[in-house]
Amino acid sequence: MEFVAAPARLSTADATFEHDFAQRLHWSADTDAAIEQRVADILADVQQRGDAAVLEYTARFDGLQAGAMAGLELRQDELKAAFDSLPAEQREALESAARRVRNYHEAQKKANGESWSYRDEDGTLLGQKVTPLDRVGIYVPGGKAAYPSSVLMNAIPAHVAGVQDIIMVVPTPRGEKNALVLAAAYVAGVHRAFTIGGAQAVAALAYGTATIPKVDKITGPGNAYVASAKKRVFGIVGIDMIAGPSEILVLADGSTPPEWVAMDLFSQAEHDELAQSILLCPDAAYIEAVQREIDRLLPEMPRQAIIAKSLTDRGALILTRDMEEACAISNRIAPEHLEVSSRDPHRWEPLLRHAGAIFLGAYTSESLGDYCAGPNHVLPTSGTARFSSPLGVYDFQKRSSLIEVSEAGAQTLGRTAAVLAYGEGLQGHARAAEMRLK
Ligand code: HSO
Ligand code: ZN
Repeated sequence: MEFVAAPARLSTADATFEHDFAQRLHWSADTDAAIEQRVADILADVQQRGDAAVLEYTARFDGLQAGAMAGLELRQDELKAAFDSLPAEQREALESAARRVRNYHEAQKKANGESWSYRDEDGTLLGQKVTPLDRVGIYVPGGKAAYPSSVLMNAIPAHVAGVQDIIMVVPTPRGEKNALVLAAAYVAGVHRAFTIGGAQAVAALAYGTATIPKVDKITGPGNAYVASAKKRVFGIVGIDMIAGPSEILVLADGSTPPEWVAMDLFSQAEHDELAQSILLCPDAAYIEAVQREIDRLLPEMPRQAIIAKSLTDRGALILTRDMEEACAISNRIAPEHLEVSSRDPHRWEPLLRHAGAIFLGAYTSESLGDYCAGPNHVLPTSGTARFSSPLGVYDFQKRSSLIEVSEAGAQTLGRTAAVLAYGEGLQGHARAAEMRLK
């Protein structure tokens, strides 16, 4: 079977550009009513029947039988055994990636994850106290999207935040365990793990069962059932985000070898037929060169069918008038991953405002960020980088305001509060403030 990867060719100089551009970006995340109904039923059932319901769904959907939930728990010695079973090269890679991800998130915690306070002129203390969540659930997809790297990216920031109880769930069809996923859980310091998945696992974490403790927040990607379940339990527990397909946008000035850029476009396209890879470049000859590399390299790729479909259906090579215009278009797209493949990336970086992660310079392939550079690879997709941020230590923390009013402060604040309280018709409030006036 011959596959062809034919990304759309767009040029900002064309009269039809706005129309073609809008069509390329359009992506329907429509929810499927049938899925919604099934998820609602599963959630209600798990809420009522707990472990028994989870066991039944796991047997039915994953072909995994167990007499009791305890039979679906992966014990710590099993996680460690999985780690020990790996070739040295994989053990070292996991540990080295984990170390870098941990260092990065430690720095993040220092920079914006600490408590703070100050005293005003009356000696009143005001501040904010930062505390970790008590218990979080991490959803790890099974099957073709079982990524050990995602275990690290979810569990390590939770650990760095100080979460004491990190519970991982991973669907494990027919009981076939993924040693790398288990080993990653061991390296990342996951506290408990269960071989369950789907809406039933989300429900178990959100409501708690006799065996599975109720968590405070659920993070991690999953299929349509998992996404729907996360949306439904939001409010009972926190959730991180609802991730869409991966995206990469390469902003190129034509100075990077075109084969590097072609492979970077492949690197996200190979995740999913719905993934989106886009090149923005002011040099028409360079765009041709990238397309030639795409054609040359595609047959070598084991996932060429997925890459070809993703690039043809959702990919684009866009000719811009100049780099400034390329930056402006990139901001409109607000991509998950943005590579600035330029000899002068710092010239363009100040113009780039919306992106989940920005990769500067020709040597910074997005794939390094996926595994081991240090920053998190759980990033806002589908344009949500306009208003949201990478998964981080802050997602596993919460903040409490701290107020300690001094005697002097009670006098000045008391008068202001009483006036406003009477204005709202709330006498109890006013008098509580006034009682403390001298
Ligand atoms: N690029 C993916 C993360 C990933 N890549 C995992 C490889 N493994 C979403 O940002
Ligand atoms: Zn990736």
